[in-house]
Formats: sequence, structure tokens, C-alpha cells
Amino acid sequence: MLNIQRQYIDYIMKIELELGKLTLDNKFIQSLELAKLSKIVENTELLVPIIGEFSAGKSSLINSFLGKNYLPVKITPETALATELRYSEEEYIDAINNDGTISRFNLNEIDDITNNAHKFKFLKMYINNQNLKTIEPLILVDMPGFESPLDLHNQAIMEYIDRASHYIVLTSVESGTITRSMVRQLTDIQEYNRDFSFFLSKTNLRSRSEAEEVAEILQDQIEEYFDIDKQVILIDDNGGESLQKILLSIEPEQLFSNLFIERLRENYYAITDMLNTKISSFGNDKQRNEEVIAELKESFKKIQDERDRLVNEANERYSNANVNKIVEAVGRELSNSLDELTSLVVHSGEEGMSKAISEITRHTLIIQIKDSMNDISSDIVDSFSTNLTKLNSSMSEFSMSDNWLETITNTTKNMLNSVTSGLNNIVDKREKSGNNDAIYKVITTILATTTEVIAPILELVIIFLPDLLNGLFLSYQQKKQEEQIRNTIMTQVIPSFKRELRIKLPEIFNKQVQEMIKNIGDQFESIIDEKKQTIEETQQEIDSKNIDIQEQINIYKKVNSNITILSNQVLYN
Ligand SMILES: Nc1nc2c(ncn2[C@@H]2O[C@H](COP(=O)(O)OP(=O)(O)OP(=O)(O)O)[C@@H](O)[C@H]2O)c(=O)[nH]1
Ligand SMILES: [Mg+2]
Repeated sequence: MLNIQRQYIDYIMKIELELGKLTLDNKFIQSLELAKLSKIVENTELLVPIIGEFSAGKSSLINSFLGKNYLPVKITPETALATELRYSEEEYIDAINNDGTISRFNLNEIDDITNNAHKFKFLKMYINNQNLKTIEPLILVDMPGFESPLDLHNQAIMEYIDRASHYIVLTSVESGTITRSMVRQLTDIQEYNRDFSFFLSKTNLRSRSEAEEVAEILQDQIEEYFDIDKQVILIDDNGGESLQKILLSIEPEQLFSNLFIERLRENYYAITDMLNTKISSFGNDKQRNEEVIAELKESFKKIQDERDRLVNEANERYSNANVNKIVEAVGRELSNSLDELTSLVVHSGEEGMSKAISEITRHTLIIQIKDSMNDISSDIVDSFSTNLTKLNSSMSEFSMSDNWLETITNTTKNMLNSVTSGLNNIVDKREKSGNNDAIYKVITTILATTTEVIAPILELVIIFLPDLLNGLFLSYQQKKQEEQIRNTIMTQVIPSFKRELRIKLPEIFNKQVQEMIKNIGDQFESIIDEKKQTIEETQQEIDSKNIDIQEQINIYKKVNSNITILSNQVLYN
């Protein structure tokens, strides 16, 4: 376990202890689900996919790290499915079926699994290997090469794009360059705010000086494309040690903190907000408390109405214009890549072009949808927020903050913009399924929403393109008639593809926008509802007359100050 994990678990436990000192109606504390949050912190993994061209030596590198050939390695495309590697005393493989169920296999059945790759989404390989235990909570993921079949490759990339913490990228000394395909993928990784380490593999196939020369070329390319200074690490058959070193140097503590910090801050904010409200309610007369409860009820209603209004208007207000902008951007990017697409048809046929179209689409969609969702989510938050301006002065008074509304508005925006998708994605889908606990109802981040839109569109590419391309280029390709190929791409492929996007994208996009509206609305509603309950409960306690109000206020103040000290040490240091 990482230090930061221990620190967070300890922090949550201390918060629980502090809250335990209060004679609180437990509803609020239960809704925080601190024990569960602590368990999630304990069980969270940091996924590290290893990516690169087919046969670059990805599986060999992992085998070298493990000190034993667990993963199949050959000159033919080998890794068909993403394979997560975990430590376990008992050794087996869990294959995640396309419907999410799991089939269990023995390690020696890996070839059977590979031959039936299309039945599965990805694999979890459990092996009794100490090296895996030492890097926990990092989890290595062996990925299929870029050249594996389009659907499997897409599936693997999309499965991890939102969940990966850091990437290991491999290029072999034989290839010696960063391909366009890799450039697109690395750009996507950066769009998701993830970092990568870069290895040059199979250096034993060249002299040392030749290998170093290639590494320098790669470094220059990385600097040119991404404007970053990246050390390229030379490896051969014994790359395991280098991998271990890199894994220890990627600052897993920082990666881990990125996953939880916003969530824990929001949690802290909710707690102090409640404690302050409690203290204020104790100090107020009954009339003032009842006034504010009435204000809260009215605002709750406003939020509900605003939510309905926004959901109804989502299409007109957000989706139509954005979908149009996105489809045009995809069309533009494809037109800009006309030379590349033409040359792919000439040299690797329709399949090669399909892959490029899929990649260009993915790449453009990531940028465009993220951009659109950023604007839209910010507008949604502001729309809800506007409805609460009247409430702000009472709430600032009750929660003892300078500007209550501004704080919750900013907190909500921060959660939307946080790097990782919060618990929705960290938590194993199996645990989550059918689970309606509040703890999972964290605002879905913009990146997660982006992924939700892109995945089905890429499936569409896989289904739609083969029909469209069916034999379209056959005769031109045989005669190497580039001009005709170019023309056909320009006048037939791109327009048809755009038309198809225009049919399919609106529904998928609008559905996500509506979910976002509901999600953000829920967040505002629960904040208001909790406030109302807190004040109501406090007034009931006062009415029951057998409590010492001043004593209660002192207890709450003490707990509040202890919790603030704890959070300053752990969350705001
Ligand atoms: N000479 C040499 N060969 C290597 C090295 N690493 C891997 N190979 C060979 O390269 C071939 C491909 O290696 P893999 O580890 O299967 O490559 P991969 O990247 O996992 O390939 P896919 O899973 O098919 O995408 C195998 O024949 C390996 O034995 C190396 O450092 N030096
Ligand atoms: Mg492999």
C-alpha cells in the first residue's frame, strides 16, 4: 500500500471518530459512507497499460519483469486482448465476457482464449509473482499491438483511456520512428491528462551507438510533436529491471492523490458545512430557522423545475449546435489527412484506411466533445446556481462562509473537471452493478462523459465502414490509381461518413447532456436537502428541551475545529 493510501485511510478514520462524538441523527453521517470510502481508497488500483506497435516486445518486457514467460510471445500478432496482471497465490485467468460476466480459465488455456478473443472484453491474469506484489497498487496491462484487428484494438484503447493512470510506450529499434498512429494515441493520452514513459526495445539487434542514435531521433520527434523533453530508455531482452525502475519513479503517490483529492475535499466541505449549519441553527430562534427551512423548500422546488426545463431544452440549447460543430470537425480532419488515407489504401487496402479513419475520428472526437462538454457543463452549473442567488445570504449566514453559493458552484465545477472519473470508474463494475448507494453518485467528470459518447461512435465506425467501403477501391488499388482513390475518399467516403455521424451522434450526445443535467441537478438538490434536514433536526432537538444548547454548540465547535485541522494536514498541505 502507498503512504498516501495509509494517510487517507487514517484521515477518514479520524473524521469518523470526531463525528462519533456528536449526538447526531445518523442520517447525514450514513450518507457520507465514510467506511465505504475508506475501503475504496484501500482497494484502488493504478492501471499502467503497455502500448506500442505489434511485435514491439510489450509482452516480452512484462515477462522479463516477472522473471518467467507467463505471456505468449511470438513474431505473429500475439496479444489479442488487453491483459491485466495481478498478484495472487492461486493462479488463474478471469476473462471478462462482452456482457460483463466472467469466465474462469487456467493459465495454460491462454491460447484458447486468444483464439476466441472476440467473445471477451479483456482479461485479468492472476499470478503468484512477488514482483507484481511489490508494485501494488500499480497494475500492469499488456495491450494488443496497434495493428491488431480494428474492433479489438478500439475496444482495448477505449477500455483504458479513462481508467489508466500512466502509460508505458514501446517502439522497437527496427521501427525506429514514431508512427502517425502512435502520435495520435499519445496526443489522446495527453488530452486525458495522463503521462507516459517511453522505451526503445530490441536494442540488442543494433550496435549500441546505432541504438542511441535512434533514441535521439525519437526524443527529437517527441519534442517536436508534443513539446516535451522525454528521456527514451533503451532496453533489450532484459528490460524488466528498467521497467521496475520506471514504475517506481512515476510517483504513484501523486497519481493516487489525483484520484481522490477532489472527492475528499468535497467530503470535507460537506461536513463543515453541516456542522456550521448545526451550530447556527442551535443559536437561532425558532422563527428564523423556520423561515430558512421555507426558503430551502422553495429553492429545492426551483432546482427541480430548472432541471426539467434544462432537460427539455437540452437538444435545442446544447446538442444541435455542438453536434454540427463536431461532425464538421471530423470531416475537416479526414480531409486534411487525405494524403495519408490515399497512401494507406494503396499500400494496405481498405483495412488500413479504416483503422486510420477510426483513429482520426477518435482523436477528433476526444478534443471536440471534451471542449463542448466543458462549455455545456459550465453553463448547466451556472443555470442551477442562478436559481439560488436568493438563498445565498441565508446559507452564507448558516454555513458561516463568505459566499456559500460561489463555494458550492466552484466545488461542483472542480469535480466535473477533475482528472479522473472519480469512483464511478475506479470501483470494479461488478461491485457497482445494481448498487444505488450515494457514494457512487459522484458527479461524472467531463472526461468520463466524453468517453461515453466516443465508445458507441467508434463501434459505429466498425459496423458502418466495411459496408461503405465494400470493394469500393478494389480496381483502383490494383492499378495504383492514386488520383481516383483520392477522389473517391473525398467525394464518397468522407461525405457518407459525415452523413452517418449526423444521424447517430445527436441521440448519443443528447443523452449524455441530459444525464449531465440530471447529475448536476442531483448534486444541488442533495446539498439543499441535507441543509433542510439539518436545520429541521436541530429545531426538533431544541424543542425537545432536554438538551443544554450552549454545551451542544461547544461540542460541535470543537469537533469542527478538529476536523478542519485534520483536513488542513492531509488535503490542503
Ligand atoms: N532480439 C530481440 N527480440 C525481442 C526482444 N523483445 C522481444 N523480442 C522478440 O520480438 C517478438 C515479439 O515480441 P512480443 O513480446 O510478442 O511483442 P508484443 O509487443 O507483445 O507483440 P503483440 O502482442 O503481438 O503486439 C518475439 O519473437 C520476441 O522474442 C528483444 O529485446 N530483442
Ligand atoms: Mg504481446
